[in-house]
Amino acid sequence: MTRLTVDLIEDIGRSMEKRDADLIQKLGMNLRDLALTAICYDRGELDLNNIRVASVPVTSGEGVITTFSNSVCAVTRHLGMDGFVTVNSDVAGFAEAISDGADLVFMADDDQFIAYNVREGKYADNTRSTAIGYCAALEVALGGVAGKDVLVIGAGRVGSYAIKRLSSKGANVSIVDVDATAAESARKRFGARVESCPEDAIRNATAILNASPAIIPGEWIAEGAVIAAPGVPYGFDEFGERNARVIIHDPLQIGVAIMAVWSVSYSSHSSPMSELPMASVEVLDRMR
Ligand code: PYL
Repeated sequence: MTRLTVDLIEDIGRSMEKRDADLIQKLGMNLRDLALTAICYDRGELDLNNIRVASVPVTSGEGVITTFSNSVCAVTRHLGMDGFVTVNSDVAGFAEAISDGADLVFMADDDQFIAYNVREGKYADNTRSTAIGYCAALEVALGGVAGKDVLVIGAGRVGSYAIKRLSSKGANVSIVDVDATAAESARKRFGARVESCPEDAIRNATAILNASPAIIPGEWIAEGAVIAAPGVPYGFDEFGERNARVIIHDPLQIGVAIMAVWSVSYSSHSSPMSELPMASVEVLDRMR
């Protein structure tokens, strides 16, 4: 997973309305509705107001990313929830969040980023949330993925979960990854096809989910291609943007929005150490 940098996220706090306008123009829905669509909820089904959200800076590993916790709060406030950054970091910050009545606590170290639902003892993680958020964006942009060819670039954690999600929705998924082992593992687990030549695969793709940090040459992008791009950093140049019908990308917002709604829905993790599917049976059924 690529570590975010300040330059990628520093303007999130003041650009949420612009983000919505972009999504409405490309998908016909705003971030809040995309997040609810991703977890198969109707607009009125989840009350996001009066949910108190804390974001706790975590200093482990490479340490705090300036504006990261504030960016998380900007997204949750934009959804209609509360959002505050704790004064303390790490365990003291978590204790502060609980003491200050947080319903949800967002925390990220270098490896894991979760939204912990204090009331339910459940959590939603960024990897799966990002994957289903961008799969939902692709599905909306395509008008459904069943029976359609979709190329997933990058079989890492987000890419693998996206392959699983897209396959479960009936898409014909093919994979490219510079790491042949990762691609082969995804093929074995999800039955997707591995493409041996990334350039040919991308040139022939009409629907792409780019979950890699790779820079994709614009001339490889087919005219009218639909692209959902959770990969960080953003991998497309203006030539690729001109060729594509639509490219959906942001460094953090979509993933955080799905974490927020998923962790308050009836579907998030049943236990902190659960290896069960992210969603409960109830939402898994909805997702089919
Ligand atoms: C969650 C993001 C999405 C892409 N890469 C992931 C990343 O950058 N993870 C590291 C997050 C570190 C946050 C730091 C803080 O400011 O609390 N521990």
